[in-house]
This record gives sequence, C-alpha cells and structure tokens, in this order.
Amino acid sequence: MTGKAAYYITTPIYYVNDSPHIGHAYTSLACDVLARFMRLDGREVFFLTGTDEHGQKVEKSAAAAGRDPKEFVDEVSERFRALTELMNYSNDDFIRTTEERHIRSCQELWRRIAANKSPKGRDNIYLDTYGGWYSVRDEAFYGEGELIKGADGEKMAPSGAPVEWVEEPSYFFRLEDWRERLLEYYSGGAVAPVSRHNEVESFVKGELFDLSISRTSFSWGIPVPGDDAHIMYVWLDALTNYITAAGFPDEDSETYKTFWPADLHMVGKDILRFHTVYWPAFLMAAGLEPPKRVFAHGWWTNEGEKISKSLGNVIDPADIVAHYGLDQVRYFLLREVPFGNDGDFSHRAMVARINSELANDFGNLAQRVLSMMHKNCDAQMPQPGDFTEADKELLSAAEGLIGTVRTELGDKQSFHEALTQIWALVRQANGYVAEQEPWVLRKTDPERMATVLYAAAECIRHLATICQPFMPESCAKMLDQLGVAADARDFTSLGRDGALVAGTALPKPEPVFPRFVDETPADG
Ligand code: ME8
Repeated sequence: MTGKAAYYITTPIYYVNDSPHIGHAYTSLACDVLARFMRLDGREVFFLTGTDEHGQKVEKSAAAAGRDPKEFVDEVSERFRALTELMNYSNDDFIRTTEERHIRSCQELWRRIAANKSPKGRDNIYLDTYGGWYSVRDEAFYGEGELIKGADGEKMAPSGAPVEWVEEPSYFFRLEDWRERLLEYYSGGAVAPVSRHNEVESFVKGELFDLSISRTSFSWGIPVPGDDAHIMYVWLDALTNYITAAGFPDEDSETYKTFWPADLHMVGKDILRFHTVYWPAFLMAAGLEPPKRVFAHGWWTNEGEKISKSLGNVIDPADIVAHYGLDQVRYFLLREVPFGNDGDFSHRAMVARINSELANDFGNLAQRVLSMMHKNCDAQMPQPGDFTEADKELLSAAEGLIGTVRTELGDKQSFHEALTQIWALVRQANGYVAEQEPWVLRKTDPERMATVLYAAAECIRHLATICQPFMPESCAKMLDQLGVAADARDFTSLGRDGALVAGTALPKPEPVFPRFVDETPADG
C-alpha cells in the first residue's frame, strides 16, 4: 500500500432477478464520480459494486425462467458487469454473493455475532419461531401495523409489494439491545442527508422488533454455521459483501486495515433501514466498526410517472446512452436533481441541459478559445504578457474552484451544487471572453489577444480537469486539445506549477459537446 489517505466507497449490490435500469445506473454513477474525484485528489480508492444473488426473489425468478439458480445468476450478473462498462465506471472490484470468499465471510460474521453478548448481556442470536408478514419483492419482514391496504382490501407492504404469511423456525437477532449504540452512531452524523437521518433516528427510537435472520422454507442461500437446516436472511448475506470485498475475515490483511470501515455506502432511500439500522447493529454485535457514512439518494420517475415494469416505462441505460451520449447522460443525472431528492427523467429536460449547458456554455467556450488559438497563434499555446486585473480575477476564480468542489462533493455528496459552482465559472469565463473581445484584439493588439486567450485557456484547463470525474471521455478530449500531458491531469496540477506551457503544439480543435438536434425521445 502507498500510505495515501484511503477512500472506500460502495454501491448496493444489485438483485440479479432483472436487467439493469436507470436506478441502478444512478447509484453507481454517483459512486463512480466520487471514486474518480478522490483518485484525482490523491486518495487511494477502493470502489466496489456487484450482485446480490441469493434469496427467495432470485430463486423465484430463476424458477420462473425454468433455470437452475446458479446458471441463472451467472447469466444475469453479467448484465450488471456489462453496465459498469457501458457507463464507464471505474470500480476496483465486482463482488458476487455466490463467491466462496463471500460465503466464508458471512459464516464468520454470523459466528462472531453469535459468540458475543448484546450490551444488555444477552445472546445476540437466539432460535425461535417466526410468524409474520414477508414480502418477497422487498425481501423484508413487516409488522402488522406497517401494512397498507391494496385496491381489493388485501394486505400489502408499505412499498406496495404483496406480502405473504410466513411461519417457520428462525434465528433472531436481538436488535432492541442495540438501540442506544445505534443512536450514538447517528449522533456522529453517519446518516445523510439530514431528512434520512431524522427518519432513521425516529424509527430506532420507536418500538424495535428482534429481526428474523434465517429461513428454513427454501434453500437458495448461505447455510447458517452449525445448523444446515437454516439459510441466512438474504439481507444479512448481502450487506456482508462490503466487508468481504475488504478482505474479511482476514482483518490483518492490508486491504482490510486500509479500507474498513468504509468511508461511504451510497444507497437509494428505499434501502435506508437495512444500511443504517441492521447493518451497523450486525457489525457492532460482531465487534467490528460500522461504516463512516451512509448517503441515501432519491428516486427517479419517467416523464412524471413511477418507473415500473408493469407500466412499461423502465429506462434502459443502454438506450439513453446510445441516444444522448454517455457523458451527456452522466452529466444530466447528477445535474438535474439536488442529490438526495427525487427527480424526473424527461426528454425535454435532457435536451435542454445538453444544448444550453454542455453545448452552449461549456462547449462553445472551449471551441471558441481553442479555434482562435489554432488559427491566430500558429496552432500553439500563446505566450501571455502581463495579466490585467480582469485576467487575474478570472484566474483566481479558476484556482479557487477545486476547494469549493472538494467541499461540495467530498464532504456533502452534493453533486448538483458542485456542478452549479463549476458552471458559475463557465459563465464567468464566457463573460470574460465576450468582454475582452479577442477577435477585435487580433487586429488591434495581438499581444493582448495572446494574453486573453491564454487566461481563458487556463480557466478551461481547470474546468476540464475538475469535470473529469463527471465526464471522463469528453474532458480527456478537451485536455488533449489544450495540449495537457496525461500525467498533468490530477488535482495537484491545478496549481501554478501545472499551468499551460506557451509554445505547446495544439491539435485542430473538434467540438466536444455537440448540440442535440434529434428532437425525438429515446423510445420513439
Ligand atoms: O436493493 N430511482 O438491489 P436492487 C433511483 N440487492 N434509484 C433506484 C430506482 C429509481 N427509480 N429504482 C431502484 C437491492 N433504484 C439490494 C441491495 S445492498 C447490500 C443490497 C436503486 O437491485 C435503489 O434505490 O433493488 C437501490 O439503491 C438500487 O437501485 C437497488 O437495486
């Protein structure tokens, strides 16, 4: 290991009962941007994603497809691996819960929880009989009081999923005994955004039921150590993936020592409780540290409607990437909605962002400055003269940007605010070019023109460097066109030492963000 500060970030592992959709793409995209940002900022990053392959839901989907579960999960898991390529994710590992390393890790975690006592001196795990409501779709147990009524008066989970009555022997986890420790954990700011913190805190302050953590009525799962008749509850199995990938149970390994506890679990708001109540409680019960932070983002609708298979409006990431362009989709998803809120995917909103912010604002800025340098400065980076106050103002705004973005992304996971701040500089740079009129200076004062173009180019270098995590391919093209060496693109190069070098040959510029002219939506 290198001794750099470490950053461990995870996505949820996705159920393999279905194909990837925009919700999966979104969670992982947010992680990818943070992972890339932290690498460029000098951190040693471990970015994990993967697939959740056990449980009744997957077993049922395999049966419905007439397939053996293992064969089925092998195939569907590949679709999620393909998503990481389609979306250009920079994940360092892709875990599958059917892997040997994970089975070993889950069984060891169980043993440790079972071997320890709860804070009230009781066994953390005990055997009893479960009688209650279970939703296969949510893979979750519900208390009678949590259920809602469906259209025909039938009982349903709060998510709208069907429930069935389950009665079987089960091991239970003594959740209630961990209440005080959990509340202490939340008070340290582990759950974000604040609305989710409040939600989970009030849940834990309420009545906490012991959690059923094993099943006996089906077999597609990890056997409970010492009692093969039981398989582990799929959420206990799935959540454990985060420590498996870090090397657990080998706690002396460099990977584990470097990366656990995770810096950030990124999840959707629907799986908040699993990540902020059950998971930290399991870890504490096993004598392990809980994750430093869990951020729960909002949900996407499609043209104002809930996304669902039955409505036939599921958004396939491959379709929108093919239609709008990869970096355009990456930008849109993180710019359109304040991270943490729900958002709506619409063709109109997508085209508006591509054309006004990417093509008009950023694309035109780069294209104008690069083509003027190409035509009027012998296709070389010009030599600037003395900087005026106006030049210095722009340059100092450019130099200050990384600090702002570091706070917005690193501390707050506020992708939308980071992009708003970046675009404030794009607009300032456009204003500067319009005011300085280098096309007029070309005839009246070519030396001043060279200074103006250089200052604008230097600002574009900052913008393209800082935007790399969001739009890696487009920013690489822009940095190529500015003649920035491949090893001068991390954030240490943002200081004066990394400034553009006069005389560097510049390739013929090509527009990086073209306007979107096809006005038809992706599906029509
Ligand atoms: O929950 N908008 O897996 P999953 C935004 N296997 N996000 C959405 C969304 C939407 N319309 N639909 C889904 C699981 N998501 C478990 C996780 S982790 C130990 C186990 C997001 O395949 C959702 O919020 O159902 C969540 O983060 C992920 O997709 C869930 O994927």
